[in-house]
Amino acid sequence: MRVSRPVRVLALVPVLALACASERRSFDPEPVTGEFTCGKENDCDDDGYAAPEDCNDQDKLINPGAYDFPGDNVDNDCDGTIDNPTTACETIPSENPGSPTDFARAADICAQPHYDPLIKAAWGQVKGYGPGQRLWTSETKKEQVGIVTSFGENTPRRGKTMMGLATGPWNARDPRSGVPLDGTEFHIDDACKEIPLDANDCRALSYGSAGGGVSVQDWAELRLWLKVPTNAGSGVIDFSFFSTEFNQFWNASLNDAFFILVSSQKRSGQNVATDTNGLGVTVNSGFFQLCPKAPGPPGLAQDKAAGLQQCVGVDGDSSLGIFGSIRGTGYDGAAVSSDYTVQAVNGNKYVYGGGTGWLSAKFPTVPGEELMVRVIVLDTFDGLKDSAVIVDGFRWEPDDGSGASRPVR
Ligand SMILES: [Ca+2]
Ligand SMILES: [Ca+2]
Ligand SMILES: [Ca+2]
Ligand SMILES: [Ca+2]
Repeated sequence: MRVSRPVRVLALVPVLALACASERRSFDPEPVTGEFTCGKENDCDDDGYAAPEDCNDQDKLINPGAYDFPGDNVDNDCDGTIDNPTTACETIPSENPGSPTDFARAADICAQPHYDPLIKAAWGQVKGYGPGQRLWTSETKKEQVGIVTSFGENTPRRGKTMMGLATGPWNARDPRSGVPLDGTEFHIDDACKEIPLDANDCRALSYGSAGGGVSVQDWAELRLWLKVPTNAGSGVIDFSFFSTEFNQFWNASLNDAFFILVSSQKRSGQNVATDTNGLGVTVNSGFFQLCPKAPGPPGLAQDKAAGLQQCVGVDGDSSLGIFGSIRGTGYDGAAVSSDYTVQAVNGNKYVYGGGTGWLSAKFPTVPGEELMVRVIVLDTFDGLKDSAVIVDGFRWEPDDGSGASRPVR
């Protein structure tokens, strides 16, 4: 899927270009055709803005449509102050849980002095056919989402609030016991086709196989339409994923997942929240590390003990750059067990839940383009055993960075 092509920002005020024309030969190789031909519409650096709105008309990465990257000692956005991006902009919702726009602001997608990158925000849904060609729809429900100042021991990356999405009631005390919000009959035959997910992203749901045949439900999605600043090479957002499928369903198929699907000039709906193998975030992804260290609690099911080898403990490990905690989130087993981590199922003991810690997802952008970002957490196979994610700290960066998500720094 592709969003509309970028719209070029027109110069706001025509300005005589004599000064530009006298300077242009040093930086613009195009031939001069007259005294008013310094760039287009008297826009010397061809960035869509003319002086004086453009405070540096010889640098197309500096103008009122740019993002003021911190730390470069440049007033990139021409508001008269160096290095002052607006990095927090939480709003007070008029009613709970808040509008999609309130959620975008909680995650720090902020209006800048001269423009707002947020075009629109909406709740998402998944729709698809099940057995007998019955059409099913799973919509994001109000009870699945929340704007919070903390989640257990986790606090916002920026500002005072962050957004949360869950495949059951948001902030449930015992998310492993959640009931399917879409009902027990819900079934989409081929969710990968309906979302849509490309084959590689679908592998995260089906534990390695690229085929369809995965049903998803209890869908929670914030959908964002953004206009990229004129100087941004990438967008970045931080997230921390939690799941009660750990560790009973570790090393197994049918995994709840977190995706950030980006549609832009450089991507057509692929996931940008990935592990080092390029797979979406699940209990099987390489970053699922907030969990009890091996060997784990006594009596742990033998075949699942190996799943603790990558765990660094329920509170993360800052020396390893793994920040965050499952303590107090509901994903620590506190509701069911005095040792916080163990639940018995059919006589076998499993660690109750776990998480990834804070990760950064980064995706390349084309300056000035419009793109769509889908932030999704979902249940697979059935609506039992819930998962959740907290998302915060959206920002723009100058370089064209991409690749796997990585621990925050
Ligand atoms: Ca400029
Ligand atoms: Ca500035
Ligand atoms: Ca700057
Ligand atoms: Ca925030």
